[in-house]
Amino acid sequence: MAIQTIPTQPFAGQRPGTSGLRKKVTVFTQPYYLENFVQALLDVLNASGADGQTLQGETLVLGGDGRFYNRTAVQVILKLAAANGVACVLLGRGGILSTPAASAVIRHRQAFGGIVLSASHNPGGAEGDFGIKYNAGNGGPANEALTEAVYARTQLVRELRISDASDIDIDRLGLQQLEQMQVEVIDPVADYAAVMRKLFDFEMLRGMFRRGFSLRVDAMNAVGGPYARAILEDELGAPAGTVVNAEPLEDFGGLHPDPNPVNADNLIAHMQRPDAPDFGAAMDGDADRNMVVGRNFVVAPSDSLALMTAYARLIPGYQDGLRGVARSMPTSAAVDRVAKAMGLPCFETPTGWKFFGNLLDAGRVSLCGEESYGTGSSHVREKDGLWAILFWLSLQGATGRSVETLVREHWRVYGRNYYTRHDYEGIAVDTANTLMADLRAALPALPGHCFGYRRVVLADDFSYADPVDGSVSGQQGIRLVFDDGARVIFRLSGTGTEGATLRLYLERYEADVTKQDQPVQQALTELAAVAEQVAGIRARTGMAGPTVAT
Ligand code: VG1
Ligand code: CO
Repeated sequence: MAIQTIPTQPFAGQRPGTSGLRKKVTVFTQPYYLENFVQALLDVLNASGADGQTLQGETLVLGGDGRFYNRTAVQVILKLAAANGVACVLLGRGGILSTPAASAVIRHRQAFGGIVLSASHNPGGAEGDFGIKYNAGNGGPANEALTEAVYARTQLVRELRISDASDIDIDRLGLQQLEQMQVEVIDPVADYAAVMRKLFDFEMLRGMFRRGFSLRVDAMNAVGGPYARAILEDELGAPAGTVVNAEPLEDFGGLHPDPNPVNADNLIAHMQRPDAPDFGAAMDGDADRNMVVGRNFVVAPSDSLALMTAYARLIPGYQDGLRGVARSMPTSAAVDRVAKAMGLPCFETPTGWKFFGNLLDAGRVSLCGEESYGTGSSHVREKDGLWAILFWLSLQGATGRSVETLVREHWRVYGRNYYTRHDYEGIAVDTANTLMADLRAALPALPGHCFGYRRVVLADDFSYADPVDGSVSGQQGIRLVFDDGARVIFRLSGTGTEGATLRLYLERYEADVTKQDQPVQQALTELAAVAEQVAGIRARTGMAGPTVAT
């Protein structure tokens, strides 16, 4: 074995997006594409920051969602790490770690940071997507300053330092040696399960299953399967088969592992049957997203966050109350109403979990959520699919109420925020950029303008000043806020790998209980028409409507 220095050339476009660098597998498998990015990351981590810290002698955590190229990439990264001064890598067995589990391991083992291989909800397989992201020592996604530094470094990287040692056995638990570096293959579930045990009343949950409570969790052939099985079936006694599609497959069995009613249609169909289980849930590729479903009743993620906030004290891990809550800007304001009623601070951040990190670290918030089927808390620094499932399970156990009853009761008390997201996928990049630029240019004239009975009270491009470190992130989405609280928001996705995706977010508030039962799309038709009038999406894209509406 020897450490080699290999010349390389920079690749254009290795800029991490909302959640790491995501590209087609065909892009990632080009010679040195992955190597370059990882070398750039290690260079940045080694270029001692203000505190003089480098990777030398440190421990990194490594694992991924098991998609195609995961196993190969793990070996490459180990060899780069060994040649760049890392002392120890904690690797999930088989190269597996869900995103929340990686966060839990980093925190529990006090690692320097971790590398997570995932393109999350994006399709997998040889024709699908691959992704890589770096999480810092707090267990959370690297902040923008770091990802920008890595991107800058990818444009300069000319040399790879890599070991030529043979592959290690990633399926064998325990210690192995790679050059001067130790590789410890760990059980991917253990640290994570320990965190869950501390937060939830496992005895009560066991009792629920003993008394026949029925649950269906669709792991969508992705990484959440082993976690859900170990905790729900093996530990809490849910019947075998509670978790379906539980084996992580390299191509997710052809499923699009995005837990929304469109992609998790099989779960929705099950929950509509006369013999539907009491509770249903699905997770995404890396198990950080969740969709929760009652009998014939889907919970909107924004509502989920609001209910979790309202009921948090029923969960042992939050029985002393919450410090505050945070939601991404496009997420509905349902949680704001609860926070206000409870006297809790409520923060509005840009899209992407990395923006919650500082608030969580500073102890200013305890729960966070995004409209994109993501909820989480201070227990890790990522959103967490199985945690959300356990939370909702506990709410049903503690209150004896069904999912639908819980949500309807919530609407009765707080009102309902009708909410939808329309995705226009695969738009030409130029068309999307022009649309956003034109909207930006139109903003100053909008305040005071009326659309029907609604008057625009705020029209801006959302900019966020982090209350903890003062860093400012601009151009985070164009929002139109109306005098009745309704909102229309436009932004471009930062996770796609093909063309551009325009996301249109629509929200309006309904306090009247007799009007809280409309189909969501119908309830928001008027606002969709306003968005169309302002942005001309159809004329510009030639699309008759969104590709996905959830
Ligand atoms: C999307 C979601 C965002 C989420 C991000 C990563 O980003 O909108 O809320 O944080 O995915 O989630 P974008 O830029 O495409 O809108 V995951 O589960 O894909 O890591
Ligand atoms: Co995800």
